[in-house]
Amino acid sequence: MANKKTKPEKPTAEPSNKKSEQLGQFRDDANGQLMTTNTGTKINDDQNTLKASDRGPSLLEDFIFREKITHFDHERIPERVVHARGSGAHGVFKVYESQSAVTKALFLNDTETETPVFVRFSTVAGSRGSTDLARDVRGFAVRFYTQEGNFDLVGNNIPVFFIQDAIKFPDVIHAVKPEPDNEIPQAASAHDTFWDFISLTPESTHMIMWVMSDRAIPRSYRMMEGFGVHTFRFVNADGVASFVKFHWKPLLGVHSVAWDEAQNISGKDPDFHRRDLWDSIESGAFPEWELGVQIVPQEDEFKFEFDLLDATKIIPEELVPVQRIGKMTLNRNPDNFFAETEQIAFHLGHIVPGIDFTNDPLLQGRLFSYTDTQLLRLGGPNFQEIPINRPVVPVYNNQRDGHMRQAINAGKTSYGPNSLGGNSPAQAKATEGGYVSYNERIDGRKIRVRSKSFLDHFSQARLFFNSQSDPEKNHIIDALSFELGKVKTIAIRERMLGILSMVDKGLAAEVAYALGLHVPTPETPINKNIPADADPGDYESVQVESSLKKSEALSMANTIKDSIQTRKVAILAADGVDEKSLFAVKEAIEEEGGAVEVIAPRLGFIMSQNDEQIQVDDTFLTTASVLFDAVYVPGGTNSVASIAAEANAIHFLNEAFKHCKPIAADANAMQVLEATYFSKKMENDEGVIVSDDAEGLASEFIEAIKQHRFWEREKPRRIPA
Ligand code: HDE
Repeated sequence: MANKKTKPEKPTAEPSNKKSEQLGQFRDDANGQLMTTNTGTKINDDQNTLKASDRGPSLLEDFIFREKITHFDHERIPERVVHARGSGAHGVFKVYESQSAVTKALFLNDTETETPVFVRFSTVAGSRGSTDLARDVRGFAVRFYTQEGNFDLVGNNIPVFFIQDAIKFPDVIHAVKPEPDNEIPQAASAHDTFWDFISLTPESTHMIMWVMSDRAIPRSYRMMEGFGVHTFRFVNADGVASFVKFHWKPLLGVHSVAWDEAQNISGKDPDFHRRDLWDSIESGAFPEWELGVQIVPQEDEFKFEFDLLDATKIIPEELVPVQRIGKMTLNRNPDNFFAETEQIAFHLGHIVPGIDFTNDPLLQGRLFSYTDTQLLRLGGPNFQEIPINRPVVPVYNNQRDGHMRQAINAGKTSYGPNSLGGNSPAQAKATEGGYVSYNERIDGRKIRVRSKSFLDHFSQARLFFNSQSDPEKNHIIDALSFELGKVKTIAIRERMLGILSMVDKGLAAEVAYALGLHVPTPETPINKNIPADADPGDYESVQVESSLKKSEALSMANTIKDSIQTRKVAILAADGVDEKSLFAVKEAIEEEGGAVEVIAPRLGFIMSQNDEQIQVDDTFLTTASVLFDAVYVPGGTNSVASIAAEANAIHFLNEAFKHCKPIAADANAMQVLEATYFSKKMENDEGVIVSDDAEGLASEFIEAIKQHRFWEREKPRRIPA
């Protein structure tokens, strides 16, 4: 495969470099060894319980059975209350140029060091076993194992959030999770309680636009952006602070699937994203992102039309460009899902000198929540001793004991100051790398209030909608029509139409049409998130018109489309295939870093028209078009006749066409295309390539695959009444 990179022979991101030391006597080198109990006694029979005679009752005395079954009974730990479903990978990060002008964080200053990372991608709403392809926000949590301690950038693939204040987090999550009486639906927001909450919470409108867009159904974890969401702070060695927003920009571009496709993938391969991440790392096609930062000098805090502390707002890239400062490469799959991906405990409070927090009330609440949740999930205060959570630097402090303590601290002193232990460990001065919080002046009253600068709920929702291409706008309309169509309570649908009309009247009218409703008047949305004694006027949304009308970076249509690396192409073939027509395209695609699978009516081999054996990867029974990015039908009289007669093959092509994927066929395979429904509608044939010149066809096909999808192929839209 082109651009294939060599897998690192040695793990690069091992928190502790000596695995056997981490494991003590609990070894992972079982090859050729004898089986023991957990206390080291060799086991003679692990197949049969100890019984009183061969057909008699089992005996309580059987310590081998009891130990094995007890351990098994306790294998599960509570899943994450949100982001339960996830997949992780190891990798490295390297900064391009020293960022010492803005931050003293060593890993962002030192261009020589490769910082090990572990990344966990996730969905939010579903349980651990739920489908990867739910319409949902994706978690994008990165741990940097730096020489100054762990830094966790716990972000999402969407740059804003549903709520402005952390106290509302349990509400939005309770609303989106399965309804509590019947636990339906799993991993889906298309139900009454979610939209009930959203329709009464205008601050969520901007986030809703993103979640209803195709960003919420990514093609791959490797093809999505990541965002730190909150405004953070950088602090340099002179103590000068600036505001910073973090971005991850995928080098393969930002791509999504179609909603109908997502629902099908959920049935055909619920592990689609997990498998895709795993397979690409195994094949050496390492996923890569550039770390981007938007820097705002401290003195420009109030220069914007929105509040930098409001997590429902982005800083448009037109106002503050994203500077790409380094690259992250994921190059190693975990050895053990539970030990690493499940037990990693992220926390915004895992921070290093040079990076600091702001007073974003969502961020502040998160600083409490993450440790709290790990205590329950991982069973006590010593979860930082689990290998995946250990920093690469030594830990010294006076914390002791607790459940599952691993460290054996010698000596008498576990307090400071002390004289008996030479006053060790000692505090670190700032010059010795000690973390000193940014010296921010705070002067105010103790109040529960939402800042008035947070009350513009629609201007950026509108900016997002206006920045989309026509197909993207249509997908948002369809997603809202789907979700609200699943809502049973008419009043909730109507309230949402009121909210949508604040974003865009045409959008509201289109969704209203699909729901068979009218946009209600008055259109002013209801905000129920108001304190009991407050004057509603102090909390209601205010109308602000953003001076920026469009932002290029918000549309996936503007993403880079210059590579077919790791795209999956299906070749539909049967006995009698023209091997030249098959291999010309297969080799050209593989040359560019794409992956090809031959799909035939049965497994094993097919024989080409010149009696060449060609291995079959999948059948029409074991796979489906939704698992591929593009389809090719080679020539060969008998192969073409068999494929044309195979209903599942024709369905494969029809579905690929419906999902706007590139389709190519040898001119001698027209019989197959003629059996599809779209051959009659060839006026919408962009991305359908037919040629008798295999090489020319291959290069045209490759260009089409780079485009990812031909969304324009979707039927022309209705004009709203
Ligand atoms: Fe989280 N979030 N969150 N969150 N979050 C958790 O921590 C929480 C928020 C995010 O792969 C929990 O370890 C509160 C925003 C990711 O392990 C919990 C609030 C963003 C992950 C928690 C938020 C995130 C979590 C559950 C409102 C994007 C998965 C399990 C203030 C910037 C990390 C856990 C992983 C996980 C709390 C909002 C991202 C309960 C209270 C905004 C990627 O602590």
